[in-house]
Amino acid sequence: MKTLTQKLSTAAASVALTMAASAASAEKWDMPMAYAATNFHSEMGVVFADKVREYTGGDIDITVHPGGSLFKGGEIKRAVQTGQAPIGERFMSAHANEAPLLGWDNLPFIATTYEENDKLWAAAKDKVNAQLSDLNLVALYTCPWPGQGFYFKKEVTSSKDTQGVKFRSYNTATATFAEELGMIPVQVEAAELSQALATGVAEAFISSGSTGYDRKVWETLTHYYKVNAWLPRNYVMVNKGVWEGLSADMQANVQKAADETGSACAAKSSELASWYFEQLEANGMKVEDAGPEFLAELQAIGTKMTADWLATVGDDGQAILDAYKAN
Ligand code: PCA
Repeated sequence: MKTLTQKLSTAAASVALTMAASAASAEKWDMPMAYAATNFHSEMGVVFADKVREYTGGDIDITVHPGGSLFKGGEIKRAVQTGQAPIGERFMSAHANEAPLLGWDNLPFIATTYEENDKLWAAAKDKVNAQLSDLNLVALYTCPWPGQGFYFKKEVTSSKDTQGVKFRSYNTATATFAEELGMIPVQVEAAELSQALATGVAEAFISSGSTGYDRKVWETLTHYYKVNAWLPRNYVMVNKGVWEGLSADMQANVQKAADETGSACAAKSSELASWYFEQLEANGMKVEDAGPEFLAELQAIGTKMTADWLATVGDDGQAILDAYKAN
């Protein structure tokens, strides 16, 4: 008969063997992400990878590649669609040029708080997922950026101050916004933003305090106008074929990790929102609410942009907004 110590060591050996076997058969997933390693979205990507490792017993081993280091931001969706990377993260409304519905979170002044943004996501989710499925993608979790406002290198009180300004846009909607304000849009990834500002390729942009902080934009810019125009989302997507190749159990384990990370990421975003403004101010920037004249112009442009989005997307877009307003 075995002693307790012998039994325990047999058990330990079998656990070790199981772990070795699962490590040998573990799926290794590279996960490209677009934003800085120290940005909360990327940090949450690492939390997600850790949770997936834990909940799948090591069967799926995700390595996060932040800052566009494996694929640049603009290449990540295609890489995941085509299976070059099984999983990745990207700014959802960057895909609105190809699939306008994905601009649901980029409608000015429709959902301007975290709570409203959650409601809007609840209204949009099924249609967004159907659209992503057509693109061979499955969304695992989404996470909002803080509210969007304008960065400039001078005081701006209305569109008379924005004429001819070179404006870094991050999707088609922000390019339209810039044009409506008489600015000249140029699309630049966040990873290349500091350089674009330093070389004069861009001299203004719209974003959250988060990206201004990550890119140390106080080195070139002076003013941030809080507008809270929208809270756009990043999402972690997986290749549909890869996802469908997982057992139901495995899918449930990964989804549990994703649900938990999505909630934690949104909470982190909200917690950091005003801290970012403090950092901009501590580094010499003037952070203030947009003045009434500028704000009224932005709101008028926003109304037009929402109408254009509805005209482009059609019934599905209207259904999202109706469901949002009904709640
Ligand atoms: N930062 C990202 C997207 C939205 C945001 O707040 C960026 O500027 O690229």
